[in-house]
Amino acid sequence: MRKKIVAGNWKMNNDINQTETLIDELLAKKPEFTSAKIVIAPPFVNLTKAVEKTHGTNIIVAAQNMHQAESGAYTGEVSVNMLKAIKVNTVILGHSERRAYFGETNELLAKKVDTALQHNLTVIFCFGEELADRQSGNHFAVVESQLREGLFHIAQGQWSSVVLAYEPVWAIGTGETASPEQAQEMHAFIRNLIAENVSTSVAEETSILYGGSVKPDNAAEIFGKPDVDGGLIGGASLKANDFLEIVKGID
Ligand code: G2H
Repeated sequence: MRKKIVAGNWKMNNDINQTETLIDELLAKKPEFTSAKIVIAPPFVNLTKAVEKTHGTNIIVAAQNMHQAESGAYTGEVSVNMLKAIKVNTVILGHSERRAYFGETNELLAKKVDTALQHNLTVIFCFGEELADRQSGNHFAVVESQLREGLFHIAQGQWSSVVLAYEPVWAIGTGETASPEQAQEMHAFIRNLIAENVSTSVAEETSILYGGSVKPDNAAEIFGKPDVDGGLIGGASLKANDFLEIVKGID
């Protein structure tokens, strides 16, 4: 059975006090049972606090990024061992905002993926086409090249530490959501790509999340599609009630 995952990508939101408050609310209100793994990804400076507050709960804390090098003269960056030392064992890589605003290429992401996996982190690997790609019918080709160039080089045994997050750029923070059918179509394409290039069992076992303006009122329908195994949630993860409503959409 594939893992179902609902991950909140807080992006550059919430200071330390807001982090505490939001986690307190999540812990107080989260359902007794959910089949989803719940992940939150606060900014770096709040990770220690988030780990401390979620200790012993079923909420997993992830980082939003990390550097590909082990250490060194990379001013402003954070390494894999720094994350591990504070018990952060999951990292989001390749988010479209990192690609668009910080010049992260597939080639660079391949290195980040390698570093993270070598250190036994779980990688939530993000990718997705831009509006122009979809309008020109290139969306499958773009997604395929992002996966081939950034991820498909890993060893078969490393796939158990990888979660995919398909996030069409035109649906991120725009209020535009891919229809459940568009999400399913792409997720099935991705799963088939893994089956052809890795193995059918890896394809069956890899969780593929959808991201892009997921909200309480559209989550259940999107998550109901057979190849959608959960979501990466941005804006709606900043309010406990909305995020937990979305988590309920999994069950
Ligand atoms: C996509 C998503 C979370 P939002 O970036 O990664 O954000 O739900 O605000 O579109």
